[in-house]
Amino acid sequence: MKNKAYAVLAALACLLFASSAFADKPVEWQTNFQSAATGIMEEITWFEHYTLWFIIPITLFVLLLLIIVVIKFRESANPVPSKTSHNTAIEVVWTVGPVVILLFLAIPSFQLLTAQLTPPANPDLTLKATGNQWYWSYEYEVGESPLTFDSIMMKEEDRAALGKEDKKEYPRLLAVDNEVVVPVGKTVRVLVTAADVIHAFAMPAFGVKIDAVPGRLNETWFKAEREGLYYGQCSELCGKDHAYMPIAIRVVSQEKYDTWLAAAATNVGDANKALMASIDSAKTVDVAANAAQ
Ligand SMILES: [Cu+2]
Repeated sequence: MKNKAYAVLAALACLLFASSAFADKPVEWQTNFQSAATGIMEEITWFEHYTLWFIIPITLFVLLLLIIVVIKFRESANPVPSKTSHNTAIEVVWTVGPVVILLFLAIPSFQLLTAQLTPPANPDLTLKATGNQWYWSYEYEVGESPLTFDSIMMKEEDRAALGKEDKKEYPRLLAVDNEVVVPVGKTVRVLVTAADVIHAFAMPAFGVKIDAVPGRLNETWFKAEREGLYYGQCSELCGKDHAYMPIAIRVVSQEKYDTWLAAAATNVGDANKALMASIDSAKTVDVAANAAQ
């Protein structure tokens, strides 16, 4: 009984600690997920906390058993060891117990996996992301001719030219020249592939991580619920500059997206600058990013 109470306390402490460190950009010694910007990521965060309710009590229970065995059955206290080799009741318990626990973990886990990999039937926007050594290129399936552009990690010397002096909003190694721009609250289908070697498209705040494989089209989706600027990284070791091919997604209102899309058809760089100016004036920028994988 006492052990159970301690387990619950420990799990509770863990949950409190976990939720206090949420931030929209990386913080020193961050150990938790970034705050969720999609329903899927909310479910992932819930599932991570849920599994702790199993992991922590089991760990404490095993530790307690070890302590009992060490003390009770030490040589001085127990000079003649028992020669018991079978106990049917114990064998049934330690087989059925873990099976039941694994079912409690497997069922929500598979439900979540299915939700992640089953895009809603009618996406509002289809975006193709192609991994290249070492940058991402994007293609928007819109209008007569698709919009395409490359998204390359911003070099420090280009900050001023790109108007990205704010290091909190545009962190070193995460900021790019051209962000992906998507409307808030809309379902975005993402088709992911690669042009050379295997990469992986990952956006932690969206709960998205999927391999980019040459000759193969993987499909995922997200529906961002908050406007902001989100950062992710290539998450499959793909060569010497693997660490330098970040992913940046800017979530904006439908109106801002429409304006951007119209302008991007002629010049992506100018469209981005106009978008940044309209956002800066509204002061709604919310930066999210993750640490290197
Ligand atoms: Cu990579």
